[in-house]
Amino acid sequence: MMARLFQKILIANRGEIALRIQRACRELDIPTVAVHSTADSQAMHVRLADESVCIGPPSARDSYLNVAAILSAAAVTGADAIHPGYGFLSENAGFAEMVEAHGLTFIGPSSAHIRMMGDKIAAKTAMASIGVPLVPGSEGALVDLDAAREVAGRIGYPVLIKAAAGGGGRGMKVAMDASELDEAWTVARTEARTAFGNDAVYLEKYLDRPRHIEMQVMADSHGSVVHFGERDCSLQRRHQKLLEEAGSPALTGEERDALGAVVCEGLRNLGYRNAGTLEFLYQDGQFSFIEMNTRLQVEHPVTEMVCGVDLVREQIRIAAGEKLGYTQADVHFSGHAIECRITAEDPVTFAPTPGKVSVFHAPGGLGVRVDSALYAGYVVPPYYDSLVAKLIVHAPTRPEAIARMRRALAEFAVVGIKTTIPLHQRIVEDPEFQAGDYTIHWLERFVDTHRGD
Ligand code: MV4
Repeated sequence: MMARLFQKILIANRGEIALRIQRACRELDIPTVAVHSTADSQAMHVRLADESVCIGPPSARDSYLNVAAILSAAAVTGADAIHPGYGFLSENAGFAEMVEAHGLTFIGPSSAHIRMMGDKIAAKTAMASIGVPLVPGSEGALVDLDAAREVAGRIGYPVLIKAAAGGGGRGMKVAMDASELDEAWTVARTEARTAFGNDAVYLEKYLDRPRHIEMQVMADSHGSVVHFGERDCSLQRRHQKLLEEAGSPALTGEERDALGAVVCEGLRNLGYRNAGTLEFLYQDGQFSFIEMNTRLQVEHPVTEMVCGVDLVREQIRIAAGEKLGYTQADVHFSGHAIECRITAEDPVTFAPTPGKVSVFHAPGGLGVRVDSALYAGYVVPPYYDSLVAKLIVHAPTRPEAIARMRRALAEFAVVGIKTTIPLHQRIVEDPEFQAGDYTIHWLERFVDTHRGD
């Protein structure tokens, strides 16, 4: 038997992603520690862990975001590494620093890179320096309204003013023409100051009908960087993704290879380590970098299915100092994968629907994967994210993947709470979706026109 990469890994998360990380640990023969709030004592991630520690009351602020409680849990259980999952503390540079200061390994990038990419202006500056294409806009932060006017006049309206500390759709204001810039500037600055305590803002040309395409990368601590291709995450509503695909129906293999090569070479020069995702807007055949995520993402399974790679296993190996052990030429893309995010929400109004699940039957069969922490009898608590299952399908072609998703959705039984399964069923039946013909605005209109159903 090989020596263990870590003696014990504490998973600072809950729900399906905690299970996902436990599964990778188990295959690597590494024991796991679950942490949980008092609301989660009956949760599946607690039942499946080797050990568990209660870290506080239901409120995430007092439990899953409670750094002192999580570090204490690691100390008392003898964990030597922490995997943060996504959300919660996963992109908190201070947390990564604290983990390392306590002699533990943070399974992710360096705190310096987390901090850099958390500042959207610093992230863009770094990407520009390595030759990654950006949206036309201001170089760095805007010093005043006159500077905003100058840049907007040069690149042309409409423009967006974005907060440096924003991201994920928070802190953006559009100005359709010069008459709207004054108010966009003032509102963006004020909101940035109150929401983030940082009023630095920057300006970009507003792209009116882009797709959201992101590139998955993995870098070891020995200078090797590979990409695992792109995901198309355009199907979102209010910045919540509903359905993701790998690869993008809009991209050729040549476009993917070209962008991937630039990204990998650049991240090697930045000394980036572990998993990362670069977000791009794609319009008129052009990629424009907007943000980088320094964590494992919710939608990572579609990439795993088309590449045949276990991204969490790779994260753990890299954090332990191992080499990737393969090059870009060894990464192959096979078939098409689609993920439907199933949430405990009303499929028409999107009101949250916490409560008791009486029946849970997950679909199965060839090319079907379900990542979920649900079980019959479980009570979905009202305190956290409403994601309750990810249904992922893989098939040789996109039409076959859609047919498989349609079949799997029909098999899926969640009784007791309303879920978004019926909405996903309508999406996969839609001719425009089937044609791959959509932008980031498609789903909002789709949801509106199906309100009367
Ligand atoms: C943009 C944009 C159009 N033009 N930037 C929203 C989330 C944040 N990550 C960046 N966002 C956008 N930035 C320029 N220059 C449109 C959006 C946007 C968006 C981007 C990705 C996925 C969904 C979106 C929904 C609305 C707006």
